[in-house]
Amino acid sequence: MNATTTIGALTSSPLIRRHSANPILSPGDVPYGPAMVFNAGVVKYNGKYVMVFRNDYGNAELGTIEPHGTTNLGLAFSDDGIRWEVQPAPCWSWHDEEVVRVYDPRLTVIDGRCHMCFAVDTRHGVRGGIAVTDDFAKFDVLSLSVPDNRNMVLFPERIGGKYVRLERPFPVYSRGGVDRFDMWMSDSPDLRYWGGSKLLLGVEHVPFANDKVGPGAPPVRTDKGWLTTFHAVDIDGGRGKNGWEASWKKRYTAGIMLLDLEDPSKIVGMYREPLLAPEAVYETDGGFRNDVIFPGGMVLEDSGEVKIYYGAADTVECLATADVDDLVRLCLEGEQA
Ligand code: BMA
Repeated sequence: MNATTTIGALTSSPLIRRHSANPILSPGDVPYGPAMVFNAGVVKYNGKYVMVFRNDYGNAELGTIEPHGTTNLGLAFSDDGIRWEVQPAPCWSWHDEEVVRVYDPRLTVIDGRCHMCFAVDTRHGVRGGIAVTDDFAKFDVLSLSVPDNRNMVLFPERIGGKYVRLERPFPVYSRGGVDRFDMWMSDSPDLRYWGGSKLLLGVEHVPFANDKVGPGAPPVRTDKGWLTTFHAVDIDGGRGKNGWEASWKKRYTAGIMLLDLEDPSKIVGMYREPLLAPEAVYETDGGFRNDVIFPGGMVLEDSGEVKIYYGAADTVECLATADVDDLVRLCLEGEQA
């Protein structure tokens, strides 16, 4: 598979259901005027669901976007993971001489404390950051990678005594100057110093990608392994205007795989088709960038229901649900296919 091989039509697994309340968060739900609210991190924390989401600004009718420096992160709480109480002001932004913005938060509770991974655009490249917060008002930054890296997610437990993260560096020089970005993992004794980096999943391993693959939501533990989503991107030179910009040739789908509990660098199984492909109108039409599904939150309920939160069309936040046993089976059957 390479960038010149087009992927064609893709559909979602029948085992996943889009929630009837979708989009569960839209710009109109947020009192301080963003034009897009998307790519949220979601966890259950202290008895509530917590969502940290990305706000971008612009004018949907005119199709204009405000400079990246205006991006900030919003905060919402929920009792059921479906209806959200949006807080009156953004909870975090970062904009100075060096940092342009922080965005695409992912939340993981480790040892009872809420950790947030985020992307950081800086004047010298894109960095991946990790912070910890106890109140969603103050974020202590524990580490920032060198450029270029982003889409970091943390596992909710230490594995073999170490913290583990998934990530997506984006090398350009060595890959012929085109997008060809894969999913990696690293470990750390303290969440500050990272090493032991290994390739986890290459674009060539995913039949529905020809451009890049990267982490989605932080993994959840099941008996059979760490269940985790990823985003998979295909590009088709024949696509043209598909959103606010003059041209948007990419499609983002969500995949699902299972990693070994003791050694998550081993893929136990992967579903060879998308778990979610853009099909609903809020995924395919009227957004800033249509045909984008970007998972960032995954909650495993005691009932066995899995809630998957995803940004749709870089404009709204959505929810889809599935049964955990079905998802595990999809991954394992995919491996035998
Ligand atoms: C990626 C990131 C995401 C975004 C996606 C689609 O590169 O910037 O934040 O959702 O592109 O535009």
